[in-house]
Amino acid sequence: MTRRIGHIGACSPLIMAVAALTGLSTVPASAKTATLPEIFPAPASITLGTGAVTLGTSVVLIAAPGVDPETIALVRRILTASGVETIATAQRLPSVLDRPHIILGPDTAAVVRDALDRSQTSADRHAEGYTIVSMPAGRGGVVTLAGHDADGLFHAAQTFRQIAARPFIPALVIHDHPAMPIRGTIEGFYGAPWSMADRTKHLEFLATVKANTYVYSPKDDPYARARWREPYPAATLSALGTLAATARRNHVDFVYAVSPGPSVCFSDPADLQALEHKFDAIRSIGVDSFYVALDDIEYAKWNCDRDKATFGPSGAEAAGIAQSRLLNAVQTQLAKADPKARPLIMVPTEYYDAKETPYKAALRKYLDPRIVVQWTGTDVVPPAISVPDALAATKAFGRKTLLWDNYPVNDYAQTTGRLLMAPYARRQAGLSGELTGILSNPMNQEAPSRVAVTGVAAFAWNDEAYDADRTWHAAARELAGGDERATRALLTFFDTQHMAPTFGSQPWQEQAPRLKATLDRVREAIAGSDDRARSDAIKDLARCADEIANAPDIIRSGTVDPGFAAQSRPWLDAMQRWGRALQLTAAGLAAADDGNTAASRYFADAKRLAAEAAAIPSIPGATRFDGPIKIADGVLDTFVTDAPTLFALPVAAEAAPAK
Ligand code: 14T
Repeated sequence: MTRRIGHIGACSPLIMAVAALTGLSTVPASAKTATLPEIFPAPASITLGTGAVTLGTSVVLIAAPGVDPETIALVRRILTASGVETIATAQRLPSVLDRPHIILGPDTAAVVRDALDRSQTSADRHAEGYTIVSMPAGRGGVVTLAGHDADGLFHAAQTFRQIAARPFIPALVIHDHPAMPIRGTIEGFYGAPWSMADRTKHLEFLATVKANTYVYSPKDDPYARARWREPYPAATLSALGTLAATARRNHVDFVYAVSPGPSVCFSDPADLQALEHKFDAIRSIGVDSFYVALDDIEYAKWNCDRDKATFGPSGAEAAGIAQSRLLNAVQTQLAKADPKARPLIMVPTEYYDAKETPYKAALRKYLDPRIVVQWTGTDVVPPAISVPDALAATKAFGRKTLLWDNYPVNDYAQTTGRLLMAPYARRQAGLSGELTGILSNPMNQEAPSRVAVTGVAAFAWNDEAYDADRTWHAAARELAGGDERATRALLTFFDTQHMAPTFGSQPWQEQAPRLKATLDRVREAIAGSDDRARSDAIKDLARCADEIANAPDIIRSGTVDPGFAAQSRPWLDAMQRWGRALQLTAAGLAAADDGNTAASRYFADAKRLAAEAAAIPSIPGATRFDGPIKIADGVLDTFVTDAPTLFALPVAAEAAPAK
């Protein structure tokens, strides 16, 4: 049962496959066909049964005693969004079902155990784990969401959101739990920090991808780094408290990081006290997880004479000893202030490799084993991360590490003018055996960052079943509010921002692979001797150019998250112009193919538009570093430049050079 989507998707030969994989087909599934739903992150196990439960307009909700009000509220919102108009409540299952019943609770609650027993299903008993069973019965059926803990039940509700978005819920059993205990983001970049509104939206987003951690560590918050000893202004402190409450409601651990490295005196009791004061103030607004960042500092010289007297001459090994001593004292103090507090997290000064060094040996030997250590891979921005890489880090740091993944961060010189919108890839399945988790360092732009972070969260939840491309498509669909046309427009845009640089000259993700494949085909057809193939390829090119030129308006005015369009504004403006330049280029090639003398004029106009497009600047101060916006650079610009050279251009008789 396939239907041609027509000519949309001309820049992407894969678009039919995308539509099939993501349920984007314009043909609704038959009301009788139950199919396996796609769920992101991929569950540990999911099995289809027979039949389906249709929610209809009236259901009964049975919440076991003690279920978090936010989880109940979420399930109610999901039901309402699925078209349910009446939600009655009850304490237990009746013997005869007259409508769908939704059961919600811990796997230890009698009503939940009873429902699981009836379907002969065991409960997933891992931390943050949950079980979902949907079973048609009578004139309705039962959908049971069983959490192993409160976080697990909340994750169950997030999965339920994806299942309930369909016209009916197939009979199924899901057992699910995360592969890595720590999953989320660290706002750890240089340049304009996110706004409190950005952070609020981000925390709500993290919940939807089952991430559980957000670290507050913007490099440009003066009260967290340059002036770390000074207290926050009351208004900022209170805004951070509001944020922490939002995190709690979303089952996200809000972690506050301080970066004392540039000025700290490790051996001075006054500085230990200053750190504790900092954390006490933050604890008073409802934060109970803490972090000390020691990256990007000079560790080969002391900040005070006292450290020289205490630890001897400065150097990497002495720095490792001094840092361990201070952080161990902080860890002891944290556990005393709050015995249930999560362990301190730190990023060391040597975070960018797993090579054995005197500094790492000191951390391994002296740093309290409870303290969680971050590292970024084999480089600050590595080309890939393998299980052996992580094993080397475990050995070097003396514990399993928490990966600080510098993707999609765009604060370094090589990212000037770019958004990083490629799928999250080149992380080896099996890393969950060697990492305690992954935190992504995102872009200065919050909403565009969600594409990569969706991948990070999905990989950290289930690295073995992770599929980079399908997760990428799902992230686009989510940003597009489920709209098919907007999803395609976003994917076209992402292709123009596909390149991911490293700190070196070799990028780890190539630029615009889809567009390049299309343009390569056009070049090959023009170079060939098949007239029909040549004119067909030029027509395909025109459709591809239309797709690029039209995508920005679709993204700006449709169902796409408005924050995404606002934060991507200069990229969308530049993409529209580049699309027009390519439209004119296609017109020039078509004219040249016809022997039409208008070709040169088209090419000249294309050149002018391309120059305009290439001159569009970033929003001053919004990104570190500012510079011209780049769109499919090295692919699109090259083609527009080369196009006039592909044909021996016809010249009008009167314009022929005089002999
Ligand atoms: F601590 C780290 F894990 C880390 O990555 N630190 C910074 C981070 O704040 C920044 O966002 C990221 C990407 O630019 O890289 C680190 O910052 C650097 C590292 C360098 F080697 C900045 C400049 C460098 F030359």
